[in-house]
Amino acid sequence: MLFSHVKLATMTGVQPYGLIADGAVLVEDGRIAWAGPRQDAPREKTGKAVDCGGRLLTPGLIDCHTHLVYGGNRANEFEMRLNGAAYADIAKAGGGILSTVRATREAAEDELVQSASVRLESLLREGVTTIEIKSGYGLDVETEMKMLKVARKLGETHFVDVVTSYLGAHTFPAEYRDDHAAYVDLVCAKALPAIAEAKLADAVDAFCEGIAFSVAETEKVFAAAKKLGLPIKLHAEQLSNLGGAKLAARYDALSVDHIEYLDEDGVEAIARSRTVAVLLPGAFYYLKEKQHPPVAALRKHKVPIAIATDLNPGSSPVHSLLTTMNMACVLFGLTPEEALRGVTANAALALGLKDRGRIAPGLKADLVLWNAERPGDLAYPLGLNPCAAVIRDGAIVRGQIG
Ligand code: DI6
Ligand code: FE
Repeated sequence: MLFSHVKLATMTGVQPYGLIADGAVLVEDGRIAWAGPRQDAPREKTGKAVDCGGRLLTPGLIDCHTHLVYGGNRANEFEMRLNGAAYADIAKAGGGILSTVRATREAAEDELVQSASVRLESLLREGVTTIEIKSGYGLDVETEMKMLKVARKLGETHFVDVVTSYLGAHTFPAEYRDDHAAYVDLVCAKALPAIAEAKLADAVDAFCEGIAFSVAETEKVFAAAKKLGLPIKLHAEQLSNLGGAKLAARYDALSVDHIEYLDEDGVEAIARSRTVAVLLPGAFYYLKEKQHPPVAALRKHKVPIAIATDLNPGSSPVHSLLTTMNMACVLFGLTPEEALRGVTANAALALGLKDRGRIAPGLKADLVLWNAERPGDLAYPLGLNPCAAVIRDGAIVRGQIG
């Protein structure tokens, strides 16, 4: 199949967006066989050409950081915060992450599939073709495995590739409130090996923060992950600068996420590894944070920047990657080009996926056709969904082209 007469944002090369004004993409066996200017399209294939009417074609979008699977709902806490309660006080009173832990432990696997499917559908409508989903609302071995199974199941029942991360080190469960060392031990010696054995996690994540895991505790989790051959990621420098990102860089992390409080020293550390900086403007917005991530330093040191929804019931109930792109531009000063790169090429890097995120020969044919003329149109509006069609592994799985 030749997708012809498209404005191509290939996200390759040095041109902004890797733009090809009048392009075509040849897809064979689910892969991109050729992409380039329309007049150079391989002649023998043009018989099966689909005219896309000059519209924009981009790589499938990748949401590289979500907590999509969880039980219950925290709308009550949103309301409490707007009535003056602080996020930390709600957490101390047994709310916050721990209230979602209770609800997730109680929920049956099918219920979790059901509620997560609705949220997933919101993302897919806007052209998401790959999503990362974390555990971290079970904390005990059984519920963490249940969450990861639900995540895997979503990948089997929807037109999306699901990548999973085990986030046992999200917070300390109530039953280990007074024995943090024992919980870290459970994560490293019991949960991680069981999850690795069942092949339920593609990576291991942790929340390194004053209110969560210390740098020393985080390092124990990383060491255990490394022993099992699993790559790592880290929620780092969200509310303070503990040096978590530096530790993550030493372990050659796939990504460090949030990083509002990261300083230039920390940026230099991650610039020396393959680590991607993942910005999460949804959490910044909902928590009304003031500290901006070090975008200028990231650019200066050429650290790849990705952006993601951080979809979760507490700090980022954001179900739109397009909205997140807009927030990254308006709140963090990213350019629309950086925003699109952040949900395509760089989001793929943040997940360690080399086969997607750009339009180039040999890569997976995950593509989105937009009712838009320019790639800059994607980050510009709020609440408009210009997605016309989604192509996954070379097949149209949503919308239509004609
Ligand atoms: N950082 C966050 O912003 C979320 N998790 C994390 O490690 C918060 C999750 C929640 O409030 O449920
Ligand atoms: Fe998160």
